[in-house]
Amino acid sequence: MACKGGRGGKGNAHFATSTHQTPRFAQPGEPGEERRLKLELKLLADVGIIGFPNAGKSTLISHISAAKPKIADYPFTTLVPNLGIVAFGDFGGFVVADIPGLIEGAHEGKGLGIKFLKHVERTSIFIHMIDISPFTGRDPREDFEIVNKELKVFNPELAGRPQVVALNKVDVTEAAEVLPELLKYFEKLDIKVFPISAATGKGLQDLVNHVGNKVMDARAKRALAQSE
Ligand SMILES: Nc1nc2c(ncn2[C@@H]2O[C@H](COP(=O)(O)OP(=O)(O)OP(=O)(O)O)[C@@H](O)[C@H]2O)c(=O)[nH]1
Ligand SMILES: [Mg+2]
Repeated sequence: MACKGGRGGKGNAHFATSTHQTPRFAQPGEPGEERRLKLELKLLADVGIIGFPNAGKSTLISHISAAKPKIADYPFTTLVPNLGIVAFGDFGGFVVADIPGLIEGAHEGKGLGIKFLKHVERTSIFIHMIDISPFTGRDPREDFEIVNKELKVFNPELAGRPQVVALNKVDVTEAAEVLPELLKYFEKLDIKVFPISAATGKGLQDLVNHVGNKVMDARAKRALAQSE
């Protein structure tokens, strides 16, 4: 209980009986306690989807869960985090959070800034989503580094969190062409990569299986640590 109510204050409904159904009187009440509280909402998700605006994060969550976020061809479509539950294994599955896109300078408040990152502080793994179509006009490798740099400045521990990379929009012809060199790049960094098309569903099952298994491992480890 945050605040105790005042004594008394029963309303007229309280005094109704079968023979006196609409009593006109009510009991005055004493004032209750008052307090000013600031509440901070943190969503609890197992998996965070991070990446540049327009990378396809909301499209992904809409395909792997029942979440119905707004999807559109412009940056910063997602203004607040969306949660979705992904069916996986025998125990109900895991929770994924789609958060608003990050851009260079997010830690200085650019774009929507980093204010949503606190929601992913407790996730056990990130899906780092990268748009590899030529329409971005950017280098996918640079996008990857920029987002990681922003994470690091916000909270170095977040930057060390396990990540898998989802190279999105492989359905676009030019994207498929640059795929081999990108796969090599991430292999060198020893980062697990999934070429996907969030729009057509290609590659999503492999991604979900991998991430789901990681979440289950992390849960088992936490349970073990708690029981010790
Ligand atoms: N061709 C292609 N387009 C895609 C794919 N995934 C997403 N898109 C398109 O990319 C645009 C952005 O998708 P969103 O899912 O809204 O992207 P987001 O990462 O949630 O963007 P923000 O909320 O702005 O950060 C939309 O027009 C999608 O239809 C894909 O696999 N292939
Ligand atoms: Mg979005």
